[in-house]
Amino acid sequence: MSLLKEKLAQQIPGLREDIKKLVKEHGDYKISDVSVKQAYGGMRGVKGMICDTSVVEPDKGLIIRGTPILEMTDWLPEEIFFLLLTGDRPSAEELKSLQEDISSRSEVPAYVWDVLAAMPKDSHPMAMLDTGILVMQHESEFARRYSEMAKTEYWEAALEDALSILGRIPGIAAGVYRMRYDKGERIPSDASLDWAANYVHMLGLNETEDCRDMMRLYLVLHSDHEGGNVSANTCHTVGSALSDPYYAVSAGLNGLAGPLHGLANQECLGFVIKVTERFGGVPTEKELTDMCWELLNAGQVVPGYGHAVLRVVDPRFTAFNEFGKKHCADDVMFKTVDLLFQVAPKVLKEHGKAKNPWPNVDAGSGALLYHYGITEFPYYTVLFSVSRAMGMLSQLVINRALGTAITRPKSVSTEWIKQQVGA
Ligand code: HAX
Repeated sequence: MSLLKEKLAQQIPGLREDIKKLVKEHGDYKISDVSVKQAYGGMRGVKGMICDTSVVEPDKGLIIRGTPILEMTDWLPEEIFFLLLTGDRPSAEELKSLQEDISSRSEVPAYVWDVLAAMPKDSHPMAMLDTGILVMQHESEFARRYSEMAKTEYWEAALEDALSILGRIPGIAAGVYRMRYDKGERIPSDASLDWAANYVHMLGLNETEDCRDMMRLYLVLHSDHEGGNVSANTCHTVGSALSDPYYAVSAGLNGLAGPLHGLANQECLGFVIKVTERFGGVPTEKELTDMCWELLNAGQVVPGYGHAVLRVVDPRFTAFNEFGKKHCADDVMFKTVDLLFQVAPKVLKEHGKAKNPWPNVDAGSGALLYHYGITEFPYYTVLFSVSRAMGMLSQLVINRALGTAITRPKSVSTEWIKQQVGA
């Protein structure tokens, strides 16, 4: 048994007892009310589900298992995955065991490439990634063992699938990149490298320590963002029907592919490139301000700005910004992103609609990716997905361990609302 599995096997019975007691003794305690505005407004702020891997505080940002994200910017992504699942940073021995387990699963089956090769040439890289994951569903341990295993064993099969998906996802993502953008042959996985460095290697980027550090940071920062965001919530809901992790994660990633969610990083760099092309380099503050107003006046959003929960500068943006200042302060894209950070909040405040005028994670990541050679920005959400798979998968494993019920909120009709309020 791997050390991660051993640790979870020790923790899970206690967690189950704890929750059983909590629900038995305090099951009727109210944690939320729902207003008409919230029912029509994407359930914003309604507390109606549990996520123990991380929380997002409006005034602090992402906190994973009690540790603010800015305190973990020098961790490896594998350490974050272990932390998400168990609540602890792995020891050196636990980390090595997890890395060996994940890398032993890195071989991507040949049929995945056949299916991806058959897709239209202009398929979005996210459609390719999600297809690549879904097509492996027939290998699911969870699905294979479902009819014979006890409910208390669900988490073990889910963990098995989670590790296999994590083992393969960088290889699939890198293969999508090389295939979609005619980069030549796929590059085989190198088991001597950590998860992020191996991804850099398979993408075919310049394998400098700087570039690896950027990828490690990227994969750490995007790993999880509590349970209610579109991708996590979708994955949770699909998984709650006991659809296996291949179904659930690919469903979640389909949500991440939306421009209001993970695709915002593509949109954001697209905007930055448009700006630099129009002005032949870094614009002046006035020029950029005018371009932001152009977007807003056309009824569009400033991508990378605003957030459903956060009300401060996203600490993940801060981490990227600090990395950029250290490693590529003179880069035109980075300088423009940095200038947008000076300009966009002022414009959004004046515009007066967005509840949060500050940058989110998607505003900061693109310039660094571009600097390190990933200039094909429609690919950016795929990088996000490789990282976010860690959060979705750890939430899934925990939910199967705790026997979380199938999701089934009650919907009501507009007629019913009208009757209630006397309209
Ligand atoms: N530019 C222009 N208008 C914005 C805005 C922005 N960046 N952010 C919010 N608004 C507008 C909303 O569109 C909304 O307008 P309407 O009343 O006309 O519908 C109004 O301000 C109130 O919205 P809000 O309550 O502040 O924000 P929401 O919780 O409804 O939405 C979003 C949060 C992130 C979707 C929103 O801020 C947005 O569209 N931002 C730009 C896209 C983006 O950066 N998305 C990535 C978010 C992070 C993420 O999930 N990454 O995966």
